[in-house]
Amino acid sequence: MNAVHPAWLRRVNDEGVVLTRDPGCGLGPEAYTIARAGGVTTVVAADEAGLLYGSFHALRLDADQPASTHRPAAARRMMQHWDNVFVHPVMGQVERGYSGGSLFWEDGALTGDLDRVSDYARLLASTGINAVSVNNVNVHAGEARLLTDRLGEVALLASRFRQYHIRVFLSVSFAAPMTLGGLDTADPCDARVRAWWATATRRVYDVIPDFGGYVVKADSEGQPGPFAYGRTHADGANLLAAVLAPFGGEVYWRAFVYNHRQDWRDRTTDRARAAHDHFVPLDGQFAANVILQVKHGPIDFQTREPVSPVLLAMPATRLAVELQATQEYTGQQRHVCYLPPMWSSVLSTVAARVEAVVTVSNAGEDPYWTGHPLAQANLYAAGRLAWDPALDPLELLDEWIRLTFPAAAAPVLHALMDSSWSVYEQYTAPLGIGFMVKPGDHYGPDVDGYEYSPWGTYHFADRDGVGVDRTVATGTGFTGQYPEPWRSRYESLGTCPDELLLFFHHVPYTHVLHSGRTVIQHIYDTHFAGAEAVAAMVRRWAALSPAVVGADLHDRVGRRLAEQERSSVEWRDQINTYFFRKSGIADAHGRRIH
Ligand code: GCW
Repeated sequence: MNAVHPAWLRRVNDEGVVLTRDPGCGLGPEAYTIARAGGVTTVVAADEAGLLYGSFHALRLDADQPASTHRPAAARRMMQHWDNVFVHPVMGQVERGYSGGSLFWEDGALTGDLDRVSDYARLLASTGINAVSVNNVNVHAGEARLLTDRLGEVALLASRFRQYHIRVFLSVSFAAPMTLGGLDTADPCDARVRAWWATATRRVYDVIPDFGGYVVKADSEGQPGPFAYGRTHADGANLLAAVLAPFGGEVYWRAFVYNHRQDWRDRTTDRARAAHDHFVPLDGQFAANVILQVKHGPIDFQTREPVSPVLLAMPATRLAVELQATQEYTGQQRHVCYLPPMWSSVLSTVAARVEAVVTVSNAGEDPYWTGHPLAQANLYAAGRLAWDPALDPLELLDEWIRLTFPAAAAPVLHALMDSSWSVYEQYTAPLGIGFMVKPGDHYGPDVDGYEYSPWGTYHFADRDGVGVDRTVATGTGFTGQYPEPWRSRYESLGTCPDELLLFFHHVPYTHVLHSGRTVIQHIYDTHFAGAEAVAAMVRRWAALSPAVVGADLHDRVGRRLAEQERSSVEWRDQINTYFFRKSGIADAHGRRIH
């Protein structure tokens, strides 16, 4: 089971790297010591995994270095795929996928290109990833069968990932005992249900002895779960944990549980509160091999959110933080949006509290892996930050550029990408309010698109002001879910950071930010500035000779930048016009608003 693919060993050996496996070296699992002297790199590790990571590190070295030891901050570093086996009528082959088809599934069948899966495994291992889930958390009828009659296909994928020390996980449906097993219930406390899961799980391990475990989205956006039986999420998770435990498997149980059928008229229900309300009372009740997987923010992967208070509130529960590399709400890989500055700020708060970092992958069968070639940097950095959350996101950007492109392209790429997240934020929904995207595909502006919907994502703009009052004093009480110092910082207008103001407070358009500008003037200024910044990106890229990066890549990026420019102007004009019409307050600089 432990056979690591010899190909990478040969490759690094050819490049002057001496690998030594020394079980007595005192290093823990996956750790390694690396040094380079006189152009020869030496790597020492106790196990093969350490040698694997050390040899990828060797490829990143470009100068002699004294010995240093490296070990992962998070034990589990997982890429999760929202890939469907069958093309879904609405969501397609990959839900929220912007990189072509799936790397694993093709129109109902296993991919015919398993070598590409091996390439992907190598790519992930080079960043430090050690787990992957191969199907969507929304488990439709066909996908559910991966657990039973289509296990052989999962085993084939696992055989490719194993060579790079990556364990395979499956997303499973909580209703599987009914839909696959023919039982009349999926009640986690029913003995027949337990027996069904135990048998199914034993069969999985018969075929895939190093299988990682299950990922579960339960009672969330229509997926089945324990609530139907009056059971808690601890009951549900622990059922699966019990059947996985004998084999060393784990359950990644998602905390993304909220009412997606709420009444927009009801101002007491606050989606931001939901995960904390559901899960914090269960702290201490989860089995030892349950990892509660929490989205990094309380809503849903918006451009700017505070850290989820769940990650600060469950000391007796094993936690994973969930990041989203697929750019569902951040430009869908048509816009350049380098996300690691956001992820680093999340990880700086939660890294010590989580033992797993999970990222929703942005990779697909596209020849550049990620649709937008520059979105590869997000995939790369997600793995590197899971390994070491203290890495500087801009140094990581330069590392990726250096490993990917000729030096002549580096200044242009750096300039295009380093502040691209802030630029995206500037021309889209302002000051942490979120959404304002088109319902359904989530691309492009539609300010009121979700305002009267059941999804719980509102901005409450009227003629006087905008924002969600989530304070304890006068609002939904969400700020009270935070421990100090966050609770007071977010509760008070005097200390709430500008960039999150409208997430926490409803304020008049004339409210003066810490920056000294009014809210309305901030909206106008940032939207003009954001669209201008994109226009500058377009010019910079056009000035780079296609020969430096290759004509095809230059053309691909150029076309996507043109779409980003078009879209940024649309965002600018819709947001500015919307707020001008609501507020009646003119732009201080007299720029054109429609
Ligand atoms: O952001 C939402 C997406 C859904 C996704 C869901 C989730 C897989 O729009 O497509 O479903 O999050 O995270 O479960």
